Amino acid sequence: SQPLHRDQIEAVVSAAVQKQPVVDMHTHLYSPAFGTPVPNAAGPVDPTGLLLWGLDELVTYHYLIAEVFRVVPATVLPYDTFFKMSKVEQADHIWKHLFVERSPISEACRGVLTTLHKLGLDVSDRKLDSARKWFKEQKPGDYIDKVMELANVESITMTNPVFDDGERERWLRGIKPDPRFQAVLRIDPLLLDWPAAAKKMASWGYGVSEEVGGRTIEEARRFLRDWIDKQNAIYLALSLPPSWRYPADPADAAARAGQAILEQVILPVCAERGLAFAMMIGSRRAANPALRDAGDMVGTSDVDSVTALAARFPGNRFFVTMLARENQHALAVAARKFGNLMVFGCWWFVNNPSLITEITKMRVELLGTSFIPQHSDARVLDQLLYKWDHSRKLIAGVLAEKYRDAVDAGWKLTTADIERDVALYLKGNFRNFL
Ligand code: RAT
Ligand code: ZN
Repeated sequence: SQPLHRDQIEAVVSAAVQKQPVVDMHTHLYSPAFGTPVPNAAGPVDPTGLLLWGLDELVTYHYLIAEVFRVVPATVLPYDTFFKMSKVEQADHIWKHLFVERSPISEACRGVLTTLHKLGLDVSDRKLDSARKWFKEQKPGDYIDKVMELANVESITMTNPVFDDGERERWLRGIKPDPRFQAVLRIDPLLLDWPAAAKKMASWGYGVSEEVGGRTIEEARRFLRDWIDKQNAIYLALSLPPSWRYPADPADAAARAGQAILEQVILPVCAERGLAFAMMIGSRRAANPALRDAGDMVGTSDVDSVTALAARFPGNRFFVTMLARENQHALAVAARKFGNLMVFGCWWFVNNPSLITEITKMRVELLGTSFIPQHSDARVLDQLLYKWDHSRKLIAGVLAEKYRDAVDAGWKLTTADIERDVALYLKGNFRNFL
């Protein structure tokens, strides 16, 4: 194929990024088999169902709950009063205060607009009624096809917290997810609160005790193997607070137990099964517990702990993302030193346009094509539409600039080259690292 002229690059990159189906490596989405609490045309809803989708879920996303409490503070509407309201009432409250009485220009507000726009729904009258009616007429099964096609997402990676009862029971009942949805065994309490995890595991028939050693290690490994098999998990994952250190502070008994579980249970089982381990580092949970999911904070974490782990366990592979902007540069440099470290995504509070551009540019400069630029973290199915739309445009913008620089230096670049690289970014780097 013909080498591209520098003026053609932007259009070619943008087309390639739009056209490339995404494998989304981290979401909180589920296939319909997990039940949905959203009223719809397919019949009865399951209030404990895990698949969130539709207008009221979009508008009550926890990012928007945090934002509405800034303009209607808890002194005016107490947290409990808000959370006791129905989904529809909560959505109406958020819509009124963040979309009608002021302009929806935050990234989370804009996300709702992009999503509705992509679905062809018009809310320019600033009313939700007709959109709400449209969503009620959808059937989740068909709707998933529509969203995945419109978002051009080919595979959705779930987050499956095994210590969560609603989730666990569904797997025990023998649920089989739609093959487009892949499971990830999420195990936060195992490392962060071993005594509580051990108590639960013991009640489920595993011979573990608070003391990490001998039989406890064997039984905890058996627990992980059983759940990897039950979920057919493609990797294991957890999130960690900014205070997490490896090696742990010897004076901190809880952290020492976590380290023992990591070194003697989690990583050996990952290695034995050939599975990667994902660490999402930097979320300080419940800075404002009354805000529930919306109450978590960001904190600067310790990249040296990540490099120490990657060095100590060369036979394991680690996916790592960090929440603080301040950590992004050192993390990208760390990935230059360790091939078993795969940097991924612009997570949560750095999943904003200005920061996605900054972080992606820096990662290309330090890591070339060898990282995973983004995951959606969607909690509501429809969010795939906006998260990927916004990210695709930003990633394409960064890549176009970098390709132009190469062409300016005399490199002959073809459309096929660009398509190959884009396939790595949106799919191949993740799949190959698995
Ligand atoms: O982005 C989010 O919605 C967060 O609440 C978390 O789910 C975070 O992404 C996580 O996976 O811990
Ligand atoms: Zn997440």
